[in-house]
Amino acid sequence: MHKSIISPSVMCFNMWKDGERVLKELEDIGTELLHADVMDGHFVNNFMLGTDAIKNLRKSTNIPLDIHLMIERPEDKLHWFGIRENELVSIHCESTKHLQKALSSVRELGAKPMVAINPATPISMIEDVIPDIDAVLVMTVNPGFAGQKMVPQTLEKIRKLRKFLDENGYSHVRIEVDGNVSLENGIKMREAGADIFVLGTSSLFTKDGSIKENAEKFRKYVK
Ligand code: S6P
Ligand code: MG
Repeated sequence: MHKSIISPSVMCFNMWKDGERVLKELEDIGTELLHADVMDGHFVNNFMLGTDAIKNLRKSTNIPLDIHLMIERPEDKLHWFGIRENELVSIHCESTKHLQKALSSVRELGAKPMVAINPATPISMIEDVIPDIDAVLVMTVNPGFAGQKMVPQTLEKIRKLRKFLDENGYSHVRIEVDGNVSLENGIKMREAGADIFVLGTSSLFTKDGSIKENAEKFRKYVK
């Protein structure tokens, strides 16, 4: 079983007002990854983090980026982002007709390719690209917005995926979960086989505690 790691979501705090303080707090707690959502208003009904925002984020922190591309034809746009070697980049299988090409291009740029799947997409859709990836990003909400409720059947999908990976020689492939990763859901997702947890408004950025307190609690119960 892979070590459990966290990836706080940049769209869940006010980068302009609190960015410097929050990034420092995330560095202080040893955040392993920083989840950066990119949305183009086509693949999802929202806009988020353009290419300059991603580049500025890199200048503002040393935490490796976990870039979640929710854009159409990602294979044509990858080079816009200045992708670096230690970064994770996820491509939605629903966003392109050329999924294998897009994932190989991420690898060619030296980064770690991940394939992302929406709640309605079955695991069978990604079986043929598993040799090309380092992780699968299982969306546990429909992509586009923070603050949604987990789609319950995604828990079973995580379980099936972990089993499939382990039984077919892909134990090294990680499973990332994104959407309503609360402490309660995180425990269930971990038990089902997830190991990278995108933390947003459901856990890390709440009024109930500081980032440090919330992260400590999450790490204590989801390990
Ligand atoms: C949603 C996006 C996510 C959100 C995250 C928010 O489309 O991909 O990364 O930022 O899910 O977390 P929460 O806890 O508000 O659902
Ligand atoms: Mg995301």
